[in-house]
Amino acid sequence: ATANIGVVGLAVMGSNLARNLASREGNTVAVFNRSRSKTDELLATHPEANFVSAFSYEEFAASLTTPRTAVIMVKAGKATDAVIDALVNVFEPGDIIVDGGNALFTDTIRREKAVRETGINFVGMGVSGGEEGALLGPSLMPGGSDESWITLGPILRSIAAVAEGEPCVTHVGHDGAGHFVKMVHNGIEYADMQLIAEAYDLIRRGTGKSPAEIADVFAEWNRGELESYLIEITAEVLRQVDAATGKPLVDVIVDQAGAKGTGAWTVQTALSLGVPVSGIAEATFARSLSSHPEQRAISRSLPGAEEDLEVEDVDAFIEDVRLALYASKIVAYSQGFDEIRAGAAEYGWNIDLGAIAKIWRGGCIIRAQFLNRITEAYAEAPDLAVLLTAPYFVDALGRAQGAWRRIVSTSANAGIPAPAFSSSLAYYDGLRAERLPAALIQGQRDFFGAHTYKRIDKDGTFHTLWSGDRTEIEAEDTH
Ligand code: NBP
Repeated sequence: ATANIGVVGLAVMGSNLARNLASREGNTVAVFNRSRSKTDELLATHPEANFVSAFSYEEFAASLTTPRTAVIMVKAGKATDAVIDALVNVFEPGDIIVDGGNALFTDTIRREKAVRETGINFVGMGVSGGEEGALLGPSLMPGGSDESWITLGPILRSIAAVAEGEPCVTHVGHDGAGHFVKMVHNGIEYADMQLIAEAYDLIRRGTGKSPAEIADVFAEWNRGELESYLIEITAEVLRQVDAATGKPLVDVIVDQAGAKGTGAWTVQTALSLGVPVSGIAEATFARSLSSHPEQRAISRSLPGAEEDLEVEDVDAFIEDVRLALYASKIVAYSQGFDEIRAGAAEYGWNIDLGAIAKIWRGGCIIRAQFLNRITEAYAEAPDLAVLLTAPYFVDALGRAQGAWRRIVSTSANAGIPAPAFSSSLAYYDGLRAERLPAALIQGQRDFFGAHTYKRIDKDGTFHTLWSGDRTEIEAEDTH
């Protein structure tokens, strides 16, 4: 046995991660794929890499020094279970199996529990950054036991992206914590992308600028507080011209957004936890709406706004859009971190929220300057209940809120959908509200279902005898 680490699954992610591992001093990487062709191809195209190929699970286990450490990079779901079962058969207690696929965190919790019973360690690890990240340095979100982290930590630190001198990896928490955090990362990514898309749409429809001109706007934004990978690539996409037609590429791409499901998981989980991730939800639903051409076709004749969007001061309008985007982005991240906090409480994970913001600064899709502000916020107040109440964000929202309100009302008046901008603003105003109409909802619930209510002026639980003489009685708390 000569390999200190192994990779199972050599499609694009696995082969790039194996190459990344092999490129680090001291690593010999055992590689195995269910069908032989991918292994042969990887070895043929990268003869320079320090690989040991295996063509069966037995050979793979035999090629690894103990304790064995293997990263699985296969299609999430049944394939992952099949590989885990096969590895458990050939591994020994003390060995470490890492699942780097996009697993649902509840699957990871289940798998960790089952594998732990064999004495083998199981680590669910979120990997972000796509193919390029896997090769050059991803953002890594490992869960699993403290014991596994002792062995894995140095290896993962050596292959992760580096942001401001620090590797983008931390031990997120036990069992499914890593995949949970990766899921929320993807949810935030959905919101970020939708907000950028709404900003583009408003600028295009409000100013008549061409995609290439709007690319310049985004490139400019990328030099300020919005600096991020997604803003940067937005400029690149908008500048791209279609070779076949000579039109901007964005005008020939079908306007139906796809999704692989992690945004939906983030929202479903948030619903179960009772966390209002409304910006992420709107972004996810906006993709769904776009992907129903038949519904959109029959809805095209619905009455619209009386007035078109007419912008007098183009520069001022663009600055308003920028501020609306920034404010809504703060909301999306605040909601995402709220979900991580709630998930940690529910599943008993000890997650350092500031450290999560740090490891997202490099390698991953939502990498951004802005994440430093989140780390600072949690450094100052680790138990901060609402991220956007940190002083830096209060100040930023104070600067942005006028523009944010103008943009939301302008888009509504002009009949331009800006679901993520407007729902983020509604969330912000909901949080701020001295009193919410939830009091009325409690009254309605008590009326039709005797669900009871609390009073602002005394302790206890109350019910009004709605179908009787409408006097109030003290009641058992039934909700
Ligand atoms: P795919 O998700 O396309 O999976 C293909 C791999 O799964 C192949 O190696 C295939 O082996 C293997 N596999 C399957 Br399918 N069923 C198997 C089974 N029963 N036993 C053993 N192996 C099996 O690969 P990918 O796009 O490289 O992604 C790998 C993982 O990384 C996924 O979980 C994905 O969600 C995650 N991820 C992807 C990205 C990204 O940007 N693409 C980013 C982050 C995470 P075969 O060659 O024999 O068919």
